Amino acid sequence: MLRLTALASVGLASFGLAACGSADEPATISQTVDFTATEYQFGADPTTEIVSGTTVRLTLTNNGTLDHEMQLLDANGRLIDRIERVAPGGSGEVVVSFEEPGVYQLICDIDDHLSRGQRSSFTVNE
Ligand SMILES: [Cu+2]
Repeated sequence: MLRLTALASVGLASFGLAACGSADEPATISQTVDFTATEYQFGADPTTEIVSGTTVRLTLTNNGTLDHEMQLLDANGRLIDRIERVAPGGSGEVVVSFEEPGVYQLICDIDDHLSRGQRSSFTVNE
């Protein structure tokens, strides 16, 4: 299981987001989190931290030899967003606003990848 470790000092991250921009403006992207896909797993920097109330660009680079995708699910298994099928050597991205703290899941549902164990999870902190 991928674990995006909680670190200290998270209080200020959501403050700046709420303070700026009109309702029509897209939310400020506070960070980019890079994931990799291979057969049959996801990888990421284990020191990455995501805090609730922030908008994050998620990228997926396919370092494998088969197509992969990355579906983002909430703790109840509901699909939040996804990076569509990426060919070997390719990459994709999606921008997600994490409103709620909690555990989020990543799965690849192409062919039998999920049953082969291509899933992971990470925690969004308060
Ligand atoms: Cu896959």
